Amino acid sequence: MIIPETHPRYKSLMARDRLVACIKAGITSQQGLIAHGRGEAFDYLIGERTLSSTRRATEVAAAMLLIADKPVLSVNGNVAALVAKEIIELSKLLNAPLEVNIFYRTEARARRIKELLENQGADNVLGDKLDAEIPGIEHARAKVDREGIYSADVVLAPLEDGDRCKALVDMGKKVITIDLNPLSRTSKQASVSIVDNIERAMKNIISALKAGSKSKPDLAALLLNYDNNVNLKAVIEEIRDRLKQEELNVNLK
Ligand code: PTJ
Repeated sequence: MIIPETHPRYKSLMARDRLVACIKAGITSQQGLIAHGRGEAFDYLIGERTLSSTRRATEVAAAMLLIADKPVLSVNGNVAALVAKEIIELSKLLNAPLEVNIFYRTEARARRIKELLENQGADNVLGDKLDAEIPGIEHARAKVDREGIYSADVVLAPLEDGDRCKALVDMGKKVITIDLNPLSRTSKQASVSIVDNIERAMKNIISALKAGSKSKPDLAALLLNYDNNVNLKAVIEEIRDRLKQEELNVNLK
């Protein structure tokens, strides 16, 4: 079915189509659709826009990536379907490797994600040499590249699971997540949680990096003054205020 650009939910329907196409191509897991549906529900509550508290988290994330010694960007099946182009651009801007790291791991799917990234221009994709293990996780995501996620100081891990996020933080790493659910274990465990749709979040991180006018000490100060729990509270307050407004609108009819 061809979706007209004038359809009020055009963007959202196109994202669904990309995920379905990537499931058919063996890139995204079937469970990825369910995860996306949960994300969509939160995006609806947020109002499908970037909250002001999220803008702050995004700026902090960009600063953290900029001053990292060894940043690594983790890619799963949903990330590959929705923002391959943007995550490749980010990896080039930062001169940081991408690492394919998936929860519902099959070797075939990991290989196809790597191929998709390389076909779109990525030149440093890790993830087939699983020669190190993150302590404290029992599922497939524990296995990583020693030169990649294992030895990174900052990991961007969008649409992550809570266990691995905590395990990475326990290893002393800074973890930046992108997750529309501010209540998820991942959002609560991360060093910086970007509560936003991954498509908007990636564009905003890239813009913040390109704008990058701040000096290193200013970037470091931005990080020092940031508390992820305080920011998550602000996100929840913004959502609550929006729902209150919606409630008033319903009452007026
Ligand atoms: O490719 P794999 O095997 O690594 O699997 C990837 C998924 C996403 C299926 C896997 O990591 C998974 O099951 O994730 P969870 O535990 O369901 O968590 C995904 C989180 O991402 C949820 O909290 C969703 O609300 C959120 N989310 C889903 N879609 C988006 C999103 N956040 C931002 N943007 C989205 N488009």
